[in-house]
Amino acid sequence: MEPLTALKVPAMDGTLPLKPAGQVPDGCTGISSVAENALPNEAIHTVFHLNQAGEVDAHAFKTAALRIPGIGDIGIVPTRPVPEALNLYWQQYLAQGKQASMRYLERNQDKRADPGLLLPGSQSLVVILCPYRPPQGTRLHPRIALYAQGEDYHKVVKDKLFQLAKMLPSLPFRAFCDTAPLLEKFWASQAGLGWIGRNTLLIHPRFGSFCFIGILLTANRFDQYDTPLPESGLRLDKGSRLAPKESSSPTPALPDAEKARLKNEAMNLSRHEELQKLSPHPCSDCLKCVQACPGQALEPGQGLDARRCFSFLTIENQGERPPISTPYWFGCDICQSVCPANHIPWGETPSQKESPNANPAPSTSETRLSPSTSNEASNPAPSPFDPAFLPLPGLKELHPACLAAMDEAGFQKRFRHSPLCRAGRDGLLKNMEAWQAGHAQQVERQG
Ligand code: B12
Ligand code: SF4
Ligand code: SF4
Repeated sequence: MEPLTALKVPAMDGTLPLKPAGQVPDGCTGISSVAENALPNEAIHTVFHLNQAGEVDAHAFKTAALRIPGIGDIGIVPTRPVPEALNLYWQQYLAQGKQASMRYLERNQDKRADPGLLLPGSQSLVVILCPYRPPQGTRLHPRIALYAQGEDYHKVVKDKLFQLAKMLPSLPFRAFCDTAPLLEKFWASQAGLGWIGRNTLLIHPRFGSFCFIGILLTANRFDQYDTPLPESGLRLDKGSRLAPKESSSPTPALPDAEKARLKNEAMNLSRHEELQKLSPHPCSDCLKCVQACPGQALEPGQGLDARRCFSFLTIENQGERPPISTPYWFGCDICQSVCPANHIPWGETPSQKESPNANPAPSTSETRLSPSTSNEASNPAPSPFDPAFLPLPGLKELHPACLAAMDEAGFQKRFRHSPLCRAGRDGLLKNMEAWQAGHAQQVERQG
């Protein structure tokens, strides 16, 4: 879903003017910045003190960030190249053609391997997770993947990143969600926000995988950085919750001999021990997503083959569709809905030990939906769910007869703020035809 073609998203890059220094408390030699001009009715009065080394107080910043409604968790890592093992994996992925027709995945390999190239002078990657699974009881469109039921997440998530940028001293930054050559799931795992599961998605210990990832690349340095979550514990197949056993350490640099060995190993894609060390998956011996995938697109240890993935075929594919054998007209949620990580309600076991930074889960659907303010006293726990991700009213009109009667302009009018614009009216109609063909085939086989 990398390039944004149909939707206009405001540029979120640049620098913001630094406010005159506020009160500098004892022990701080640096500047304070007071962020203003946040979203309407959102007054963020946060003062960040730089220490003597010119670093932002990471704990204070993350605490303030979690007061922004819709941010479920946050982690920060220093800007650095991705480990060689991952680069090699990536090269192999492309060589095997698993990117299907997503040509944008072939471009900008240098930037993907080194996010520092996306922003000269960049020091840190601030990674946020925005949960998008609506509260239980919400009426959903049964044929549209969850991520596409609400407003366009690119804009919603980038708005939050922009708010974060305003809270930092004025240095260059760039805000990304989905549209840049950046391995977002990998960086989220390095920032301690979860693990990459066999469905290839980032799984947060509390919010599961129904979360968007946003990344703020900034020239600010922080006094503390996060590390990956410990390997042990989640055991999703056994239905138990995370129980970290040991603390983790940052990714080690690899010597040349080790790189050569890894290159050989990467040629044999059935082995992923090195990647496992970087970002262990929580799946243990569970294979639910692999077995449930209708396109056999998931191969254990070998990632996802987009050529066989119905998410690709219904969202990105510009050509003809094969018959669709999923419940969905747009996107696909099967490998997420079967995952035990997504069967844990947010309200359950919100132990702070599990993920030290995460926002506490809301206890009722009312609190999830009520608009939050950043006033700590009146609302100590802002909702990690942004109501922007609730199903759009226009979805009611999304069925074949209605869509056929709509012209492209009418479609754009209703869905211009929705991820559905990526396929457009014609693309969706093609999907619906392919879905009918797929279901006719199934009926035939069963009969
Ligand atoms: C291209 C793309 C797609 C493609 C390909 C998906 C894929 N898995 O590669 C298609 C169109 C199929 C797709 C589908 C979906 N996408 Co998409 N997509 C992207 C995009 C733009 C790039 C991903 C990419 O680089 N893929 C290429 C392959 C090589 O890399 P990878 O799978 O990311 O990672 C591999 C390596 O990094 C390596 N690796 C790294 N660490 C480790 C650790 C271990 C142990 C191992 C073995 C391997 C390993 O193996 C990984 C697994 O294959 C990202 C945004 C971004 N810029 O990152 C969003 C993104 C991944 N998509 C997202 C979403 C929501 C979806 C869908 C759920 C939408 C839907 N409902 O239909 C589906 C999910 C399908 C699935 N199971 O992945 C979210 C996922 C959020 C999350 N919680 O993880 C992202 C991050 C966008 C965002 N900003 O929120 N997507
Ligand atoms: S086809 Fe569906 S279940 Fe299979 S990998 Fe793609 S999104 Fe997941
Ligand atoms: S369904 Fe099982 S194997 Fe797949 S990601 Fe979830 S825990 Fe891992």
